[in-house]
Amino acid sequence: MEELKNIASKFAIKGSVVDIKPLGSGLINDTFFVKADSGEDYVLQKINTAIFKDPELLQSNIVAVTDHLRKKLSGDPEVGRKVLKFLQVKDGGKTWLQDGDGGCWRMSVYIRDSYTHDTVNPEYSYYAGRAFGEFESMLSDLDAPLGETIPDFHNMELRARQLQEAISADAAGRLSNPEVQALLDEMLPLSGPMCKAEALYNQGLLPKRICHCDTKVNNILFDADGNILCVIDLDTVMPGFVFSDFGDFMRTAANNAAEDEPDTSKVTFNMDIYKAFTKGYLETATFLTPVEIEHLPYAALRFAYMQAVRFLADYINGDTYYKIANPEHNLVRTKAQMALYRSIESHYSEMMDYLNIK
Ligand code: GN1
Ligand code: MG
Repeated sequence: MEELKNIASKFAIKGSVVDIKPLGSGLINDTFFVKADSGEDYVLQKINTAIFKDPELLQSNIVAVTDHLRKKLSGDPEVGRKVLKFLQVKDGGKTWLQDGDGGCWRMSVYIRDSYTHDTVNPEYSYYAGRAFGEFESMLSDLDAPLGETIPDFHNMELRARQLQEAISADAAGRLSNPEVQALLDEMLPLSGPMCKAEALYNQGLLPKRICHCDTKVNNILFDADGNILCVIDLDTVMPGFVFSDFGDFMRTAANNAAEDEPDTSKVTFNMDIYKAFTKGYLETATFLTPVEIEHLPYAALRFAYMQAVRFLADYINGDTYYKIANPEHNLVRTKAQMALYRSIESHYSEMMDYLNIK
């Protein structure tokens, strides 16, 4: 606590720190809520530099994105709650600092009366669809080129290769587990079809746009009435396919169970959430090409599958990437994501029909 206070007070906060406690449920960075005696609260984050290896690039992307969004929303009286504001360190213009042990930290203003949710109803989902369409629209004329904070982050070909590498190394001796074998039997043959976005891109049929690339539902701040305030967790905002934002929202919000539900019979795809989000998204993402629109159901499949591949590779590697709560956590997560994949598949033609009506 003293150490955290010490780090927080190196940023240009108003007043002094009175309390710090853990915040949120992210799987990558460590996040804290910071209370100051000035009445303004803050979010302090330790950046996971094993994953985000270049904090300078990371923060310069985030500052470019948030400055751009702030300009776009300049007439809006709520702009302070709709765009994250990162603080500079007191002795320089940077928005991050390194502690004595090499740990990297950043700090942003806490948005008052905001809520995150792990589940949403169709009404909130419709607002979320509109918000992501607007988010992508607003970023479409960002001049500053954004770097890839994690190169090839949502490249399915790479994720498939990483799974193959994990299998070849078998670093944790987990391949002999029959549950792992059963998952691999199901998953490996799907890798070709799930790389369709890369194939379309290579043929010049699919554009890359600036996307959020981590639109899990708990990365959105809502107000008390379910309106979207803003999108948080901007580490992965970079050029990608719109399938990333659509697909990851479906993967998390349209799953009737948690991402790591052990009882896979509870894992089913929620068509009402799909319809509501799609309606909102198509209303604001007016830039979408027909190829992008007709592949939105594929995007939902792709992200359940890609996440299963990432969780399984991490399990086989011995849990080196995601935070885990128990030794089988990544295996349980993989099974839940594949159950979701199957459920999405069973709704696939209904999902396509809904697009045709639009
Ligand atoms: C990670 O940071 P968090 O928990 O919002 C991950 C996402 C995964 C997600 C799975 C940088 O997101 O890509 O989809 O976990 N972020 C990174 O829950 O790998
Ligand atoms: Mg998060």
